[in-house]
Amino acid sequence: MKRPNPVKAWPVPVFFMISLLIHTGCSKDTGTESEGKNLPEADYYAPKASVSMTIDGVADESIWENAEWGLMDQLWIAYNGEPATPNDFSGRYKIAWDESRLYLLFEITDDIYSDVRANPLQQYWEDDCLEFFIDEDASGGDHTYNYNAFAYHVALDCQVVDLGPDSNPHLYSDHIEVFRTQQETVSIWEMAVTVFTSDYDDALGTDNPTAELKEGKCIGYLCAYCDSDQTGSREHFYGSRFIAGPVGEARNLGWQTADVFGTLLLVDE
Ligand SMILES: [Ca+2]
Ligand SMILES: [Ca+2]
Ligand SMILES: [Ca+2]
Ligand SMILES: [Ca+2]
Repeated sequence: MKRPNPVKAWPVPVFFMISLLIHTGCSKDTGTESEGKNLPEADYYAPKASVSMTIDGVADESIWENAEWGLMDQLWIAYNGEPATPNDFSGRYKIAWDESRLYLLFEITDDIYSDVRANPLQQYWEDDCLEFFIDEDASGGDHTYNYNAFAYHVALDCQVVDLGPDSNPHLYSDHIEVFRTQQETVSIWEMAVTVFTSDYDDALGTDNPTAELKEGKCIGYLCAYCDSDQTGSREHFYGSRFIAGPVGEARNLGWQTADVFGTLLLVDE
């Protein structure tokens, strides 16, 4: 007697629900307890801001006390094969949200801040810059020259760059409001990110429709830093998520595929 295919034998609604969970990336198989809620598993739980945010590089909004630090401690690229010392680079981040935007706070230690190219579109990844990767619907998949996901490079002068569908770099500074402060080797970056969908059209700019931000929404993301000090190139590249393979180009996948992104869950405590 032929055994039924176990997948085909499942009721259609069950199969559909499991498929949905795989695609969204936020698994309900293993949740976490938070404030009495059993939340889907995610790499980061972003709390909701209940008061308006001031993007001034000063983390005095109460939501920044509620949000947890995430680490940017995964080494993706090292020019000399060695990890950076904590003084050379260390970084951490917090994420929050409201119905209008995502909010990010970065605390970066970098011994030498370097921006040797005045043109924001020229080798922008080889000057010091933050990278915030976002896949609004956590679909995963290729995003190299499309808007399935964005790889926002945020320079020291707060200009924002990513590749467009024409395979050329474009300025997207109107997607992210940024304010950066610095005291000695420590910089604080506060940001507000407008979240566009994969339907983004360059011709419409910020008139494009934005994603609906609400409790329970799962977003693909990575936080990363390109550290250039004295060579005029990216000496270290650190990110928020482990990527398999030897240190170097094998781990430099985030700019091409959202399959290596982590998951961010919007929560409302
Ligand atoms: Ca602030
Ligand atoms: Ca450094
Ligand atoms: Ca997507
Ligand atoms: Ca640097």
